[in-house]
This record gives sequence, C-alpha cells and structure tokens, in this order.
Amino acid sequence: MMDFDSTLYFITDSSNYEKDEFLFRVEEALKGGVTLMQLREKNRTTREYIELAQAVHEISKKYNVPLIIDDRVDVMLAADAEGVHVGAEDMPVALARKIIGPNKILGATAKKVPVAVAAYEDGADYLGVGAIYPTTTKVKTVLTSTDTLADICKAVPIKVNAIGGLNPTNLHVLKGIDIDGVCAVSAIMKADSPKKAAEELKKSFLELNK
Ligand code: TZP
Ligand code: MG
Repeated sequence: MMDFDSTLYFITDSSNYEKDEFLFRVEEALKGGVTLMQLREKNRTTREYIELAQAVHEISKKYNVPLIIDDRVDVMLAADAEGVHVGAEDMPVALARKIIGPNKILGATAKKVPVAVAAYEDGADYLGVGAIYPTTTKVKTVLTSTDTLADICKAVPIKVNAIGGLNPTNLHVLKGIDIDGVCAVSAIMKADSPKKAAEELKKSFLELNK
C-alpha cells in the first residue's frame, strides 16, 4: 500500500451542487490542507460515478492527495484512484483486498471492536469509526462512543479516524484518544469557505495532540 496521511480526511458530497461549484469546493478544500479525500456518491449511475471520480482525481493529483472511492471497487479501478472504502453493506474487506491488490488503499467502517479487528485481519489499511456525533449526512447512523473509539485504537495497529458531526468546536471529546485523524463532510463541504474550514479543522485536530 502507498503511504498516506489521514490527519484531515475530507469526504465529499456533491448533492446540492452544480458540477463546477462542486469541483471548485473540492479544490478549495485541498488548498486548505486536506491530506486524504474520499468521493462519496450514493445516487449516481455507474457512468456518472466514474466520470465524477475521473474529474476529482485530476484535481486531487495536483495536490498529491490520495483519492478514495466510497463503496465501489469497480469505480476505483476505472478511475485509477488510490483506494476504496467499504462498509458493512459493501464488498467484504477480504474480497476487496483480493481484487484491488496490495498497492491500493483499503478503508473500512467499524463501529465495534470485533468488526475493527476483523477488518484489520482481512486487509484494511485504515478504519473510519463513528458516528461520534449525530449527523445528517448519513441516514440511520448509529453512534459510537468515545470509549469504543479508544478501544478500537488499542485493538488494531492500522490508522483509525473518527467520523460523524465533527467540527473545529467539538473535537475536544477526542483528546487523549490515539486516533490518526478526523473525517468530515459537512464541516468542509458546506462551509462558506471550504479552504478556511479545512485549515481550521486541521488546526483544531493538531492542537488536540499538543
Ligand atoms: N459515516 C459515519 S458518520 C458519516 C459517515 C459517512 C457522515 C459524516 O458526515 P458529517 O457531515 O461530517 O457529519
Ligand atoms: Mg459504503
């Protein structure tokens, strides 16, 4: 797997934006210091998902930020993105690893310690753990306690990122927990300035660990 930095993991959501506005916001976020990015599309045809992935990949490459594709191994391969993220209803982690090979980044969702350990054993490179706070971005999301987040960090040697409702003002609950980074959709995507929002979120996270 290529080396990657999950400090500020920006997950996109193109709904509610024209394509040009969406791509502009993505690039602004990258200028603000995003270190890892995910294209997350739930209501696209395969053709649309691939085309958007190719467009976003052209931008992310300029900033040397790896692009992860949510849910879809085929879209990741088609766009030659750097990785894929799978959850409980997606392709199983072991199968995804088998198909994508050793050199792509494989992420998995984990809300419980046993799921986290299994994902690690099956070949995941990082875990997204949450939702820490309630979120309107993902439907029917169960919350994960910060205790469980801490337990997961202790249980696996791979990178762990917290996700769900996170913004610069509420990261303090993560203090002292050995996470590698934070994931955010709304805090960056919907901000007046995605660049400033990314800068602020990264600063808040880095200050936690001082
Ligand atoms: N998985 C758990 S919460 C979540 C996902 C994809 C959505 C996070 O979005 P936001 O807007 O940062 O709360
Ligand atoms: Mg999924």
